[in-house]
Amino acid sequence: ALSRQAPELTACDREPIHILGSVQPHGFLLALEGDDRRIVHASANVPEMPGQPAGGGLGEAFARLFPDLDAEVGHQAAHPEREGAQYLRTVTLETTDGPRAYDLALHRSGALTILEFEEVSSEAASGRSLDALYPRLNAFVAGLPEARTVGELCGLLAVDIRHITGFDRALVYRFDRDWHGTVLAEDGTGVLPSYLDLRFPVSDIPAQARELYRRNRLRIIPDAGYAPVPIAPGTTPSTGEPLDLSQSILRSVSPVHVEYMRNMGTMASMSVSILVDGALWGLISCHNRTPRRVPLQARNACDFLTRIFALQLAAKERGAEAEQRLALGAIQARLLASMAEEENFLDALLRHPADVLALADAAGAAVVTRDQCRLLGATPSEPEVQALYAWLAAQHPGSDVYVTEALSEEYPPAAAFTDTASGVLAISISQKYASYVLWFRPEVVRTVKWGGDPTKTATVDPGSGQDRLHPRKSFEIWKETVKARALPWTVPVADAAKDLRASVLGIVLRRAEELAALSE
Ligand code: BLA
Repeated sequence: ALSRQAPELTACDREPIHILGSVQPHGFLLALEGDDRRIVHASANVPEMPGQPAGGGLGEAFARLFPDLDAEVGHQAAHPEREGAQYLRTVTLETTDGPRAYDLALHRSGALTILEFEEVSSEAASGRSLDALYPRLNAFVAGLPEARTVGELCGLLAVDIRHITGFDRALVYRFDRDWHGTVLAEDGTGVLPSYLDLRFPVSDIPAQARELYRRNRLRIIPDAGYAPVPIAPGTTPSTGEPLDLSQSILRSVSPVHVEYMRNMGTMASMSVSILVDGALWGLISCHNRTPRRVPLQARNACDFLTRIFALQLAAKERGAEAEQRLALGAIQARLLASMAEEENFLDALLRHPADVLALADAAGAAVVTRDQCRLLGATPSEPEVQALYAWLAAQHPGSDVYVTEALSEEYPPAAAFTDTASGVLAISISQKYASYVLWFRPEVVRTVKWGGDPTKTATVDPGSGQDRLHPRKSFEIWKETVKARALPWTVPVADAAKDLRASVLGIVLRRAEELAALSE
């Protein structure tokens, strides 16, 4: 299954989603060039306005079509406050169908100025004031310090984002080191199924999309049933390049993803990037069963909330790491004290199995020397551990620490015991003879607590070939991807193991010195 997946994934990663050349139909786009702000691109849905040239005014000066807006647009284009689309104001255009209100936003794309006119929906017009949102934002910020864990923090965010946007479901998910994702928190009305704890593979949000989401924090798809509106012409005449829509609000999204949404039974989405120290930490993903627009003010409020959340998150994660180091330090101190008392320090380790396992957050451990092999917790069988020991001693002689989260990739016989030892952390505790303390972690799939079997629910469209594009199918693909892999050993854990090694060597050395002193 994995080898079939590979070409599809690279195709996904290669789709140039920032230059697809179309917008979603809930607004229209113009691109301006030069000091006279000539219209060099227009989406095919510029409304007809009495007395105006048709075709979006391509080739005309912007001032000719929009005399009232030209000065402001010219000023903003010359002095953009920041990267990314910036709201200018709400404008009413006299179209042949009557007056229409639009939220006008501007951003720069290379040498071009991009203007996006987003239709103001009637729903939006009713609840748009920031004042109305203020008490909510205020309560959110006030509540943040009370969250004790990252999970609780994410829970607060999910509740508020869902409330502000009115979506059926809001998820907060985090990427792991390999860009697989886990849903950490969720708030919903029950209209859509729960995806809490759902894991999904790196391929569901391909690399270029993640990079784009790092640079542009928010995106909306008000109606997954939309027909993309092409932007003319396909390339900018002066450069011959396609229009870069990276910072666009109306950008038409990848058709693959639209298919994914339909398969999920969701007709509208919004997602907001969660950035920590400039890197993409995770996403908020909101869905509605039916099409849904989110007013600009509400989107801005979500972006604001998410940035405050991210600051708090960074602090909480640093705190959690410090706490973990402290806890590991305490375990280490206990082990050290008993090793110092015991005649044979290995016996001391074996007498405190819970501490030994906790030191590396492992499910099993072994102490192996030339003449003994002792097992703690969930481990491979003794002969399997002996064979692994022989391989380690031969493959990595003299190395102090050995770490892997996919042992069978380096040591094929380990394929027989991935359920106990997909991950191995080993420290060598003697410089003379091969002696190790080994910690084991099971295959990550076996550590996942899943409430109910996600594969049991029928996927939409079975057999169409598109059923791959479904989060429930994603879970199976994720399971394939993480087969025979354990959760990665974190830096604090590896450090604790190294510290233990140093202590053991110190004790051994001191004992040797004591012995030498006695025999003098
Ligand atoms: C984009 N995929 C996305 C987005 C999400 C997901 C949230 C951001 C766009 C949005 O806000 O709707 C995925 N959403 C999920 C997942 C869950 C969820 C996993 O709620 C689970 C709970 N997608 C695939 C495959 C491809 C793919 C196989 O599954 C490869 C061709 C592509 N996903 C894909 C692309 C985008 C995307 C190209 C970018 C869409 C865009 O911005 O143009």
